[in-house]
Amino acid sequence: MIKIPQGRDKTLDQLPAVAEQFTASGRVLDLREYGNGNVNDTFLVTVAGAAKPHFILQRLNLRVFRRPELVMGNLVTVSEQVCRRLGRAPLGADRRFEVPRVLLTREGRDHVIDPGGGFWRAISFIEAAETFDTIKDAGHGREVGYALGRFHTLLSDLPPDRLADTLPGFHVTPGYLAHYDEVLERQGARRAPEVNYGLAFVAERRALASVLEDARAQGRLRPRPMHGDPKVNNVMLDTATGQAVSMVDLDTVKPGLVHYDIGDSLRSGCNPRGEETGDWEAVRFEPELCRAMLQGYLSLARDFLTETDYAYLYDAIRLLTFELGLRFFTDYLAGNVYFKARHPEHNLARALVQFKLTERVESQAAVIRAIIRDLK
Ligand code: GN1
Ligand code: MG
Repeated sequence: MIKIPQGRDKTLDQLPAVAEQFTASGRVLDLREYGNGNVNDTFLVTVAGAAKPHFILQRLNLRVFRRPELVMGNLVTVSEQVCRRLGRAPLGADRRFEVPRVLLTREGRDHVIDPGGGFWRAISFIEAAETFDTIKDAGHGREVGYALGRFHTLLSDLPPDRLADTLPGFHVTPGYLAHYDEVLERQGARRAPEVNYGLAFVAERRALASVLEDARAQGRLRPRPMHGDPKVNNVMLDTATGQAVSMVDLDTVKPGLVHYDIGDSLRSGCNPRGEETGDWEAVRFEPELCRAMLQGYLSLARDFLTETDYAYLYDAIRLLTFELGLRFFTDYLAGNVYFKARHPEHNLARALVQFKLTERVESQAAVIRAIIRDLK
């Protein structure tokens, strides 16, 4: 008998039955929570007697992904594109790279709806690989950068309009700011010192919010396929060699700016304490990790970045860090309706980490710009 993880959550009662539908034999040996996503619920399933012993089962958060069928369509488009490109130009014997594939049920469907309306889908598991929440050293940083560069390169000839817009407004910072204003108006201000710090922090940076959207509107930056959520723990590294072998969590793949990805990847990777640290005042942005990650990224992406693209890289790092802080802060003020929170102040704590990180980016602007210039 399979033990259901998180026994208190009644909505997970269907989990074993759902998992079985994605197996040929129906024999699920083990089911366990996997990773620590802030939006979907993710499980690792172990199957008896199958050629592939594991797969990933996920319940999509339908408050965030309102058109799950479009998410599934994008997943198929991306994995087919990656297979086609790697089939045409294999990476060579010393590298593997793959992305998760959509798995079907015994009836040939790409998802299962449980009696409570939950939307479940399965994807392949990348074997013999692991993820980390933070970057250990420069070598790891280069591999994380390489993974994003590889991902962008593999999608570089996919017309962005082949991907559905599954999350309208995702990474459009002025939209998050407008939402923040609405929430504040509804909730009124609060008095805790951390909240006041956040309010002042946002107030001082309102003008920054539109830097990438303005460039996009002026035609200086153009939409391309993007990952959308390239944080450190979405890069899988080979357990034996430490080489990056996959970018996972493809639900946010859609047309966007590669700057969103580059900024998000660096804000995640250059924060050695990680985004969940409780010690927000000690958060720092590590320029040497920034150099390593960009080296890895540019070893592949140098060719498709334009002069103008380079000109906005620093802004992207600063903006995406600020944006995530703003998103967490707004969600805290709104009562934790978007990001899963383990306690009522969790999203406030996460926001403070990103705000502090933004300050560290700003105070090291000259150093970061010099690194970008060196590596160009
Ligand atoms: C969310 O669910 P997860 O952890 O993969 C969020 C990202 C944030 C990230 C911060 C769809 O990703 O944008 O950067 O949390 N995903 C969505 O940890 O909003
Ligand atoms: Mg994600």
